[in-house]
Amino acid sequence: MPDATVSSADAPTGNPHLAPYNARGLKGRILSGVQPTGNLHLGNYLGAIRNFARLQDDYECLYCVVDQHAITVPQDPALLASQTREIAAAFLAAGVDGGKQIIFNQSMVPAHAQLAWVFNCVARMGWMSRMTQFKEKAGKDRENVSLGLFAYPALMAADILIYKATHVPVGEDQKQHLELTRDIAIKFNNDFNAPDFFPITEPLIFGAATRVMSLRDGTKKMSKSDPSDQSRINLTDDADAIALKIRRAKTDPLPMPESEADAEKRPDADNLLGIFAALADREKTDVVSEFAGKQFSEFKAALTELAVARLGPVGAEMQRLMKDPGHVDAVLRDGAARARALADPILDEVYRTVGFLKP
Ligand code: AQP
Repeated sequence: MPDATVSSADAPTGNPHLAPYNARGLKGRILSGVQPTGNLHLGNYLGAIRNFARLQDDYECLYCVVDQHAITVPQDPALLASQTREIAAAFLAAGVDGGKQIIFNQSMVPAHAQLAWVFNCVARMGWMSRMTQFKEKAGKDRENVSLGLFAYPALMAADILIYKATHVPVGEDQKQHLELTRDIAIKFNNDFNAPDFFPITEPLIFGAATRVMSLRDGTKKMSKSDPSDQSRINLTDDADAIALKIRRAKTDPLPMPESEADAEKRPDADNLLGIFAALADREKTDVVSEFAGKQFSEFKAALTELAVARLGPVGAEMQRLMKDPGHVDAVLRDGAARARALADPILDEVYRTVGFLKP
């Protein structure tokens, strides 16, 4: 894991929860978010959410349910609310301490959207046009997608920089958006002659499965929006569903790969091996050796047992929390109040820097 480059990320606040991180001997401040777009899956878990809990002893952490990102594509309002609670429940179920760290939903902290407008005016059209996720999501329908879908990476930059976050744990797919965040920070600091105002945020991408692929196609990312439920393991899937999906997961007719180099040429096998290594917290090379030359059926049985053991408790805790929406809402409200206390003074500084008059 990269070491923190601690810069000017301290927000002045009297709230003991929000005391500047470096005064508490921490490595930096983390912001990361997940969209409440349904079907939270193994990729979201291994690429992001599981790491959230693992980082909380070393960093001051803000974990956000990014509901404003979700509406860049149409959402059913009633479903959006319940999915927002579901993501918050997943953070808690994965072990994030909502009392110590900040769990909240984005729309409860207006400073995100306020800073995003400033960043819309800093980011260049050329930069935004190069975002591969926009190209993939818009596809051939570019004229018809929302302006929000195009501008979403500027809001993501605002989510991070409104807290002057130094680190962002994400899956591999978000790397390009993180680079854009850094470009926006550098351009803002230069344009307004405010050296070091925003930190140059580092991605934290680690683990054996930073890009989990679809169970139906090892060349395609596992995704919430994939129409095939068989393509992903949802965090709320029960043991039978997990077993069935792994049994049906696409493989090739050969026995298990003999080496990592062999695995890399076989995307479906490589994906399953990466998932196994990540769930077992082992090196992939180790897992490849253990199953080299064996039948996929044997490997899949072991993978099923492991996945059920690791994901079962998380799914069960999520289901328990979902039955107590009052508790989840209280965590989100409390987190949002603490997040606002951090964000508002930074927005004030931005507004002063840009030249906006105060009310
Ligand atoms: N397949 C993946 N492997 C590893 N990490 C992944 N992440 C997403 N998919 C994978 C990481 O999960 C975090 C939350 O992602 P998100 O909800 O903000 O949106 P996304 O990246 O667009 O995820 P999806 O599942 O593909 O959603 P849809 O289908 O709605 O677009 C991020 O840290 C992401 O890197």
